[in-house]
Amino acid sequence: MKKKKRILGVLIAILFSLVFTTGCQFLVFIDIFNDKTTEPPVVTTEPPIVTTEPPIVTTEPPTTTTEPPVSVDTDELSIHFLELGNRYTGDSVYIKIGDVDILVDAGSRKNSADDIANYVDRYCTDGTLEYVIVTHAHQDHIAGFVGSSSVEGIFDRYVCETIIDFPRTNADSVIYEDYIEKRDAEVAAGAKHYTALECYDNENGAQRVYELAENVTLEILYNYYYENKSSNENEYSVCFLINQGNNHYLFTGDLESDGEKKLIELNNLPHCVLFKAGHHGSYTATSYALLDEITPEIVCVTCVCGSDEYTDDVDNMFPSQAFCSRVSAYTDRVYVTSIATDDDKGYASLNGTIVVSSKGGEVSVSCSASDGLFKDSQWCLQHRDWGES
Ligand SMILES: [Ca+2]
Ligand SMILES: [Zn+2]
Repeated sequence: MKKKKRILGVLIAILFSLVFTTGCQFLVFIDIFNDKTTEPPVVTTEPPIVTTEPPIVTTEPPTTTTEPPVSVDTDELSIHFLELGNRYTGDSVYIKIGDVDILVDAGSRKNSADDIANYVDRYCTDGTLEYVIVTHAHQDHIAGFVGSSSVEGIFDRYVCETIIDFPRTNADSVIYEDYIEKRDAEVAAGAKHYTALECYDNENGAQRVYELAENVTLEILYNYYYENKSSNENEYSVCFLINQGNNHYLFTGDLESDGEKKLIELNNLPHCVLFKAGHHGSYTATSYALLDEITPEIVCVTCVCGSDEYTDDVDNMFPSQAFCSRVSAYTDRVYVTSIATDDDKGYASLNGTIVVSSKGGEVSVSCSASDGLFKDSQWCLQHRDWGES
């Protein structure tokens, strides 16, 4: 008994001396073991906090390395083929790159200006169109610039900085005279005005190539009919490229196959991601010669599909059978804005407004009504032989 008591006493003495010499550390030591099962979770939850911090650090270098390509240049180009709010085929294309707004043609009727402005104002917030391109003197391309007593025209609505239009015309129509009057008023108000020929020749302050953003340019092409007479007004169309690095987008207005042939001969045309279908998909444009040269990936047709506005021959209604036969050999990615209907409106959206946009060089298409391909539309299935591609 005495021996046990003595051993107990010694143990108590050792315990006390440990507490006094190591103090709290010893108690903590005891604690750690006592709470061994509850404390580790606390310890293991802390490292995660530490390991989430490195990701934040590692995401920072990418931000700095991607910075150059992100800067307005290749990332924000969008090209909008507008529906024009009526049953008449016409052209108006809105192009946006950063703060630069470009309007190409202004629709088929004076009141098209309302539809164009309602759309453009969603993107253009400064009331200024940096570039206005007017391809040729036909009503279905210039009516909206003029406007009427009840509808303000494009020139009256926007500050237009640089106007580029057709060097030649045979036109003597009232709408053409009105266009000239409104254009000249805009020039008197401070706009610069050049013909496409002045641009091509870099004359009188005009430029063949305009830099729109870093690595993105507007390039005026040479059309033989800038300087030579044609009995076909369409041949006078201003032709140009939007170049975005290796991506090229071609616009030829209503240029016909003869003009296309000369365009190929007199320019060095690149492979084009996008081609705005020549002359609304007419059988007289978008020739094999041009298609062979540019091998387009995406083709956008601005027309009221199946309308008898210009012909009763179903084969030749926009987009024509000949156009479909030729273009289908190159691509299925063909989009069409509107389609004729029997109701009061006389038209409905097919794809609707077609938006071709490019982010980081990646080009995509999205449309206001449907993203479906034209070849899969009911109308095409009924009225066109699409062919094999
Ligand atoms: Ca602007
Ligand atoms: Zn036209």
